[in-house]
Amino acid sequence: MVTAYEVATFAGGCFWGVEEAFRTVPGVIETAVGYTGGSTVSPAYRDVCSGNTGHAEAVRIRYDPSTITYRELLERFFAIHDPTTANRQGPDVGDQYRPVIFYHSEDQEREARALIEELNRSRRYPRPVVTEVLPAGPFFRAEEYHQRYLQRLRERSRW
Ligand code: MHO
Repeated sequence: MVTAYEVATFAGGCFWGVEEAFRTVPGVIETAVGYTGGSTVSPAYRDVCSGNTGHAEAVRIRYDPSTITYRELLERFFAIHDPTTANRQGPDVGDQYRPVIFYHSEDQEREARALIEELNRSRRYPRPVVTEVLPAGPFFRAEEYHQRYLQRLRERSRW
């Protein structure tokens, strides 16, 4: 059987941690960190850090929908970010750390909005969910140094 892989994009603060949280999930075929949602082309990390590009640090995920559903990816995303802070994640403050679900289809948009509504209704968080739901646009792959950063950090410290 041939299954077509699908793509999901999430911004949830520093992309090192978001990538690491998805990389080894069964059904996730490939991950890449990069910049998206802003106005400049091929930004460098230092540009994005300046907060002036409009880009968010994000992770693009290629996944096999016969193994993991988009809904399950969304649930994982909400388990690993704080959806109640618009301009920060943990210690990282700035526009580039804003949480966003960048959808690639109408189905993804609908599922994202439905989950957010459920979360708000259930009062799971003390404040309303501010994670944005936006159409996916150009995604600029980050410098190789940032790809699988935490995995490589761990490997380097092993001996
Ligand atoms: N707190 C981290 C964030 C890095 S992440 C790639 C740092 O300042 O290095 O934005």
